[in-house]
Amino acid sequence: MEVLRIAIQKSGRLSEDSLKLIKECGIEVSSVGAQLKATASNFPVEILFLRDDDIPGYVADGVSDLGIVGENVSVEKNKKVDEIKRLGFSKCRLSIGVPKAFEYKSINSLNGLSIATSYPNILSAYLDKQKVKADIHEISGSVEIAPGIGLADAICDIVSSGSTLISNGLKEVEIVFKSEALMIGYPGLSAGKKLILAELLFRIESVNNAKNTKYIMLNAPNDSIQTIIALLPGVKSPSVMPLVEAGWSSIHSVVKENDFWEIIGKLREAGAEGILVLPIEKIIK
Ligand code: PRT
Ligand code: ZN
Repeated sequence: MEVLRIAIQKSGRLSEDSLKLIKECGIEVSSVGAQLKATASNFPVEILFLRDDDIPGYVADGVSDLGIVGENVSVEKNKKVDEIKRLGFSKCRLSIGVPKAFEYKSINSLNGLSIATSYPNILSAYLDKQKVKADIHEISGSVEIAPGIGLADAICDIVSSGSTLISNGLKEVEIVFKSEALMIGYPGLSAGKKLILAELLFRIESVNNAKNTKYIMLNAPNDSIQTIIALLPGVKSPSVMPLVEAGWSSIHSVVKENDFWEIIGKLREAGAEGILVLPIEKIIK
C-alpha cells in the first residue's frame, strides 16, 4: 500500500494550522514533537517536519509528495512543483517599506535606492515589471532593522498587522505580493498516490465548506414560512416541521457565515423566534 508524504513546517507560523487541517480531516498523527517524521494511524499518510524554506525543494525532488508552505516561499524558491490547493490560512503580504520621513511619491521614488529583502527573486521581478532600477540587498533575517542601521534605504518584507514596520520607524508604501498557505505537490505522483490525494482533497473540501457555514434552527408562524425559506435556501432545501403549538413550525437550514447578520435581521422581521445557530463540523455535498 502506498503512503502519501506531506511536508509541513516543523515550528513556525504555519505549523499549527497545517497540523490542524490534517487533524480536521480525521487523520490521526501521533508522536508530533522532536521527530522528523510521523505516520498516521488511520490514513495512508506520513508527515515530515521541516524548515519551510526546504519544503519546495523536497517536493520538487519527490522526497515528499506534498508540502504546505507560504506562497511567498514557494514562488521565491521557484521549484518545479504543482500548486494543488490554496489553503486560506497564514495570509500576509510582501511589501516595500521606507523610513517614515521619506517623501514617497510613487513607485519611481524607489529608483536608485538599495532595498534589503529575503525575497530577491520576487522583488526583482516586481521592480522589472514596474521599470524601477534599485539595488537589491539580500539578507536572511531581521530585514526590518536594515534602514535603521544604514544597511539599506528601504526594505521588502512580509507584513501582516503592520506593527513591526511601525515599531521600526517604517511605513508601507507598496504591496509587492499577496500570500497565503499553499498545498504544493510533486508533479510526478503515481496513480496510487493520486488516489490518496483525491481522498485528502475531498476531506479538506468538506471541512472548508463547513467552516463557512452555520446550522440554523428557528420557530416561525406558518404564514411566514415561505418568506423565511426564501432567505434560507439550505443545502438542498430547508426542513420544515410542525410545532406542538398550532400555527407554528420549526425550520432547519444552513446559512453562510458572511451573510449571517444580514439574514438574521430579515428573519426576525419575518417573525422568526428562538433562533439557534450552531457550528457544523463537516458538509458532504
Ligand atoms: O524556521 P522556518 O524557516 O521554518 O520559519 P520562518 O521563520 O522562515 O517562517 P515563519 O514561521 O516566520 O513564517 C512562515 C510563513 O508564515 C511565511 O513564509 C508567510 O507565508 C507566513 N506569514 C504570515 C508570516 C507572517 N504572517 C508574518 N507576520 N511570516 C512572517 N511574518 C513576520 C514578518 O517577517 C515580520 O517580521 O512577522 C513580522 C511582521 O508581522 P506584523 O504583524 O508586525 O506586520
Ligand atoms: Zn524559513
